[in-house]
Parts: sequence; C-alpha cells; structure tokens
Amino acid sequence: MFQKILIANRGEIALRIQRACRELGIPTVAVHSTADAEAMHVRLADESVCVGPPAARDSYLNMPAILSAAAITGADAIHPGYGFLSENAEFAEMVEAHGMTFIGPSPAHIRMMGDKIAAKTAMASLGVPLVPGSAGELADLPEAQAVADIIGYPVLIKAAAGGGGRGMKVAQTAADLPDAWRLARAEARAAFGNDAVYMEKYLDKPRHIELQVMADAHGHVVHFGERDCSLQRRHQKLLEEAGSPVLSAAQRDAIGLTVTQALVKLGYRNAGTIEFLYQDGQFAFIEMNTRLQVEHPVTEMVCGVDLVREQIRIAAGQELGYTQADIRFSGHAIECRINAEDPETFSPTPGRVTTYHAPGGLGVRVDSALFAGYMVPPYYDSMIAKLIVHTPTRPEAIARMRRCLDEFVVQGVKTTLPLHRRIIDSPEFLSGDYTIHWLEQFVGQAH
Ligand code: MV4
Repeated sequence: MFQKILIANRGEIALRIQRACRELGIPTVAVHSTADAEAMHVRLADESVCVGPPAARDSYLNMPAILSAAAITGADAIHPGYGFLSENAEFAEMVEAHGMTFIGPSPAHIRMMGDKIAAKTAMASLGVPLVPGSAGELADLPEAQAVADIIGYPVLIKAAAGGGGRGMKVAQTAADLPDAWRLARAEARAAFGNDAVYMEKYLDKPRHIELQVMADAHGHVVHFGERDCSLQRRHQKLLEEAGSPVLSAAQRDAIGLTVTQALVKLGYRNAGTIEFLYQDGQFAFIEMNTRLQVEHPVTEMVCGVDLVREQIRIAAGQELGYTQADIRFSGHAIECRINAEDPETFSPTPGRVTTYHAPGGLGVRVDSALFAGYMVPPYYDSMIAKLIVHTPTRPEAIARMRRCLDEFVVQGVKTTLPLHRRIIDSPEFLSGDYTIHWLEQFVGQAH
C-alpha cells in the first residue's frame, strides 16, 4: 500500500479523498493556491504545500509545482480528483516518470477517451452500441452531406477533442449543414486547437444515463449501476439520481454486461464512467470519462461501496476481491449540487459565508469543505456542497431531500438551494418523466 498520497485538488473532493486515505491509514499531502491557504482541505491534511497563485493554471494545473510538492514530501502516489489534471494523459505520464503512481487509468486510456472519435471507434469494435453516425472523422463538407443523407436529419456535428457539449452544432435540414459544418470546425479549432469533427444523428429527447465501472489490474471489471444525470443546465449537472427512474434491473444488468465485457477486452484499469444517451428504450454510447465523477456519491449510497478506497486499492495493485454477483443495488439516492450562484441568473456569487448549517439524520450525506466564515473565492468552480440522500424508494428519497433542503442554511452568499426546492416539488421531477431538455425550460418558468 502507498506510504503517502498527494491530493492534487481542492474543496469537497480533496476532503473526500482525504477521508478515504485516513480510513486506509495513509497520510495525505494537500496542495493549495495562495487563495486557498485557509481552506478546509489544507487544515485537515497531514501536510500541505502551496503550489502557486490563485489562477488555476498557475497552481492546481501547474504540473511541475505539483510534482515537486510530491517529491519534497515523499508522496508515492497522486490522486487527481475530478477536473484540473484528472484527465490529462501527459500529467499521468509525468507522475509515472517520476516513480510515483497516478491513481487512475493508464495514460494511453486517458488519451484514447479524450479523443471522442477514438473512444467511439474502440467502443464500437467492442460491441457497445453507438448513436448512428460517421465512421470516424469527416474529411470535408461533401462527405458530411453524404453521411447525413444516409442517417437522416437532424444531425449533430461534434468536435473530436470536445466533450461536455463544447463545439456541437445541430443541422435540422440539409440547408443548415454548410453553416453547421463551418461553425463546428471553427469553434473546434479555436477551443481545442484541433478541428477534427464527426457526425451523429441528433436525438431529440434523450436522457443522460451513465454507468459506473471499476477495473483492477488483474483483468477483473465490475459495474456499480447507472446514474441518471438528465437534469442539466448549459451542460452543468444540477441533480443526479441512482438508479435511473426509467431503467429496470434487467436493462441495467444487460448494459452492465456489455460494458464490463468491453472494458475487460480493452484492458481498462481503475474507475471509469461510460456516458450514454437513452431514448426509446435504446442505449447509445457518446463518451467515456476516465476519472472519479462529482456525482459518485449516489452510486456509493446504493451500492454501499467507497469508490475512492477502491481506486486507491486498485492503483496499489490489489484485486477487487469480489465479482458482479456480489454487488447489490439497494434503494434510491439523489444528489443536489449546491452552487454559490444566483438561483435565477446562475452568475457566481463569491463572498463570505456568514452562517452554515448542514442537514443531517438517517440516510443523509453532505460532501462539502464549507464552514461559517469561509470566503468563497472567485477563481474556481462555484459548487460549495453536495447534498445526498438515500432511502428505500424514490418517493421517500424525494421527501427526504425536500426535508434536507429546508434544513440547509447558507447565508452570506446566494446559492442554488431555492432552485433545488422548486425542482424537488415539480410534478415532472416527481413523475421521473423528464429528458435532458426539461430543466432548461423549467428554470425560465415564472414562479
Ligand atoms: C447529443 C445530443 C443529441 N444527439 N448527441 C451534450 C454534451 C455531450 N456530452 C453530448 N451532448 C449531447 N449529445 C446526439 N447524437 C444531445 C446532447 C445534449 C446533452 C447530453 C447530455 C446531457 C445534457 C445535454 C444537453 C444538451 C445536449
């Protein structure tokens, strides 16, 4: 097992990883920017190193500074959390080149899944269902037109280096395609320095359902079921559920088997999330994330597993030690992401938190690095807490979430708590009958 783990992140996820380390008896090193010197992830770590000024590119994305911090503190492994350097293949390579372990997949798999075309090609060859579309990169507009004629409009042009919704253009009809083509390529070049694009049939009312997997270095792969992440606004998730309100146990088993068999053949290692669009009872693979995700707690609650502990054990070479048949899905879990944002405009609201009171009780979990007196800095993501509830059934989870949202008090900065109270009371959310588009129109409604 590792002697000391450096956590290359901040906020709630840095604390989350520290907690797993502490329970495994592994000392931790926190890194922080000058803006985070007083932050909870620094206070609770065994050691801490300042890695640079506030801007993320100078601190949490500063690879030489983070590697130096690991070297001088004698850390033998680095956990990247999510965001920042978590899906940076070059960083994972540098960690290994310095004789340390990157707690995550191999650099080759991170690189493969970062290229959305390579990811789709690999998954298709392994028997995972895809959205109908181009067989890889499109060379020119005539080829795009030919593919669109075969799969039928509407179509989407996506950037190979994209993901998370950036650089996507819809063409409703053949007349829209030339503009969509030019815009998608220009945006891809500007945003990613790579103008490779591909095409997919545009699905008009899908849900976003993702599967959590874990693979050890000995050829064993299991899945921990799905999360429904359809409640998003501008590609920012607000609320996630495990399991999906629309999936049966048989459907979960079937897609889980397809995915785990594919990842065994791929030789994948550590945690991963396979993202699907789900429409008309069909799964279509779109992307794979090669990191721990923000919403991992809902999976932990229904499976009774510590995913960060599993990541650390696997990275240290240990076997999973259980099979798919040992994994049971129990009850329902919901997570609300609480952001320091205006709940109407979604503009960030940095500032000092004067009052902080978190809810509690049976089946309630709050993952947060917040405390009364904390100054929410303007430099980073605005998420300040995750509220997770777990109960036997979905209606009970909704009732518990409503109760917890009413108990939760954050004063001094505006938060998205009032929006979550509205969502949890809406008939559409209650019914579970929503698509990826529902929240966009709901937030704009009079209330
Ligand atoms: C799509 C789609 C419809 N059809 N692909 C957006 C983020 C990126 N991960 C994939 N995205 C989409 N891809 C096809 N073929 C609709 C979206 C999409 C979306 C997906 C998941 C969650 C929220 C979304 C919001 C708008 C569009």
